[in-house]
Amino acid sequence: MEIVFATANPHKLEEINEISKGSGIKFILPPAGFNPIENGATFEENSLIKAKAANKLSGKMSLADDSGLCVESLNGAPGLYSARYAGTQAEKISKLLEEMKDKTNRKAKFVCSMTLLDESGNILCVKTGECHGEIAHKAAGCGGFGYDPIFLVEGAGGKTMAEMTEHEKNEISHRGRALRMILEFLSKNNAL
Ligand code: ITT
Repeated sequence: MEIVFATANPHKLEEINEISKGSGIKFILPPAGFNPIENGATFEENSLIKAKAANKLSGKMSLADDSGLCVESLNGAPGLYSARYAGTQAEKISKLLEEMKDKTNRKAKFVCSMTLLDESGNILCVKTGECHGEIAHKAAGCGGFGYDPIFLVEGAGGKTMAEMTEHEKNEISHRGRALRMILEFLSKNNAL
């Protein structure tokens, strides 16, 4: 079974196909022209906007992921704006480390909201997964993507998300948690 995955981020697609391995689902990119305006007020709203855009273009069952990094002492920033926080990913990381320079509370979490639509664009399921941790003082590791090199995963013995194997990250990540709930929904509803 194929489901359109409403993203322009190849790292996300790679992760969700890995997480769902063995489920019988293959997630594919949306057709050309996928360029939704992410102007929702929450991760859930943005995931609905993206899922609708992919469904409209493809006429197929569509799943979207809107995610980000929320830092407690920055009042939840970069949050919804994680992808637009600065220019390159290296610049985003430098900006965040600079803003965190004098902070003692370094608690943070990754959040991922997913919305699944049927072929006609009706909402089937909305799920949110979180992964808790802290912002490191410096970047470490080269796995994953985005802010992974500066996110110390709670209970991982000081490892950043970028120092984990693909499998380790998918077991505990916000995306892994949200997607497993979506897969459970599909399985319970005999859609698989
Ligand atoms: P699409 O909107 O096309 O899916 P995007 O990368 O712009 O791709 P978002 O709007 O959901 O996606 O922004 C999410 C940003 O949050 C992403 O660009 C990263 O900077 C960060 N992020 C999300 N998940 C992450 C993860 O697993 N590891 C590290 N950073 C992550």
